Amino acid sequence: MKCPSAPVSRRQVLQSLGLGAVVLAFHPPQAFGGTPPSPEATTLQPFTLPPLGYAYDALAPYIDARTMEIHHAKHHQAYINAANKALESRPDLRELSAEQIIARIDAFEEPLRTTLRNHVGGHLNHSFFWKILAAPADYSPGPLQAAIARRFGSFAGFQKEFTSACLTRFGSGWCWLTLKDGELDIVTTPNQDTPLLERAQPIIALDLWEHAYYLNYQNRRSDYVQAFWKVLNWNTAEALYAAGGPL
Ligand code: MN3
Repeated sequence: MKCPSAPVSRRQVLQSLGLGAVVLAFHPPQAFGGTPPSPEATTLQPFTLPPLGYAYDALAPYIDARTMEIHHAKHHQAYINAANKALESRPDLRELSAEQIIARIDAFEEPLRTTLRNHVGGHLNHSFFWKILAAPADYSPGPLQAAIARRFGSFAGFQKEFTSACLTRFGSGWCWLTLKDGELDIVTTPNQDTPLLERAQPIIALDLWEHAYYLNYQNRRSDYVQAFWKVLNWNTAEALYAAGGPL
């Protein structure tokens, strides 16, 4: 990433990374009475599929092109379609972004609440996931890596704990490195639940649904988790931490 010559705001940095909406959703204005967060166009209704930002085969052989294409164009699109359909008959909710819907999820009645939790959650989670992946690249450890070492004893300790969390999440879900109140944590969520539901900021995410790895790895989730370290975009993770972490 190009080094700015003048100080830039946290918001500018995040927007330059296409992460503004995801992070700003962590700090919603009080009861949405103030200035609303600035979502990305793809998280405004009707929701649309964000571009990956890289080719489907960019992560091969760690994540194969066919898996990426189906995951992005079919699975992610399906969450978007279901969320849009659920909201079709609710013009009163038309102005809410995906981030705002998740932030106020408890206010919705069932069965709409569960539908939005699953499908708007799926849209936000996958939008985040594409940004935290990248073709293997040079990376210089930064403050996030130092904070990880402090929190988990060492980087190897962090990897071990993250991997263990991935392998013990039963069924479908996600594994996250999150930041909340200045503290890094490894958490898993079921289904398409997002840490934003708990007001925690995602820093790293790994999709643990079988659709994310089954074509290449079949039942070998541990091999998929090992491969993840090769395609994790540490520059994005560092930027998220720098923006949302303690200074
Ligand atoms: Mn998925």
